[in-house]
Amino acid sequence: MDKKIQELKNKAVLEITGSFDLKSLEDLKVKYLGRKGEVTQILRSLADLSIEQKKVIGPQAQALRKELEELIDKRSAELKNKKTRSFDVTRPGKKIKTGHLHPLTLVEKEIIDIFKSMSFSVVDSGPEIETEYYNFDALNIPKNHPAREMHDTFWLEKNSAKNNKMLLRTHTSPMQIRYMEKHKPPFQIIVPGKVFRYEATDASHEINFHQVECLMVGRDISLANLKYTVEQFYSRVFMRKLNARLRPSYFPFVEPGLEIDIQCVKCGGRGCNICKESGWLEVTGAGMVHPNVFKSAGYDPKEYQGFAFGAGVERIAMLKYNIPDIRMFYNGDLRFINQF
Ligand code: FA5
Repeated sequence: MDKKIQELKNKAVLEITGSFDLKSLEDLKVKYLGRKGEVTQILRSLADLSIEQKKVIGPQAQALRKELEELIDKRSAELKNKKTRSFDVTRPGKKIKTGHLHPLTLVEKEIIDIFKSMSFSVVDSGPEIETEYYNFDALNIPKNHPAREMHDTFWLEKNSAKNNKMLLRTHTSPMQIRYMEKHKPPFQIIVPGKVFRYEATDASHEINFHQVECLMVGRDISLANLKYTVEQFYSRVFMRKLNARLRPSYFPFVEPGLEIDIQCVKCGGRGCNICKESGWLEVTGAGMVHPNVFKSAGYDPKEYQGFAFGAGVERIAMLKYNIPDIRMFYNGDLRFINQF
């Protein structure tokens, strides 16, 4: 193609496709195709050319005029269409639906933040597929110990050694041993994690749920540290001052073993439907770390003391948001999830 026509074409196409309103498009039409337009001028000048030049330039100039006419019509339609679709910038925007965190994740994050603010370290949750040794033996629950029946266990056949079977961990307490094997006291940690129990579900029991294990070990740790930590933690989660009450209980990995109650989060202890008029809510199993557990981890039990407790995250979330049935967390009903 003739160099001059090619350059003209490039320039015109660029300007026409870049025009932003009908007025500037009309100006371009005049500029290129009007009576004195640049393409029209070329067509007019054909008269002065030789026959050979006319044969070459003539069809190219005609083709360019046609092409630009079509391009202008197309751009004009686009701009008109844009005009009718113009929007009112003062109208409120459409709400964009975004995802959000699951209520259990939100509560777990809050629990973590509270413990962090109390100078606890947050330890990685560890393996959910655990060995019999860490889940039971090392926690002072030897084979055939009746306490194993308290934990209805999903046993795994695959990869199980004869004397150390694999299972889905029934609590986060195995992480006590795993952590102590690698670290020396003093320390104060929490381990949030998923656990599994082979039991029938109801409004307060799931087969998989979450716990937060809390462990503090040092040279002068006592029940007073445990009581203070529990009271601080629950008061902050439920945003009101709550006292704790310690009752004797039994877990093989602690001595003494305790159930801890806190004052009712709804009535503060006066008595209501949530606490069944008792004023107290049972919130966590706890106790002072058993000497045999320290021995499993390679510590000298005469040198160190520690406390531990394991709280259910779902149960905390249920109390916090007044959720009547634990199964609501897992059935995927968006009418529930979207309230958070
Ligand atoms: C334990 O699992 C102990 N490892 C806790 C512990 C840790 C005691 C350290 C002493 C020292 P327990 O089985 O009670 O204890 O469970 C602890 C919490 O998990 C319960 O208080 C409850 O909040 C929650 N929980 C237990 N079973 C279920 C279940 N099926 N569904 C939902 N939450 C559960």
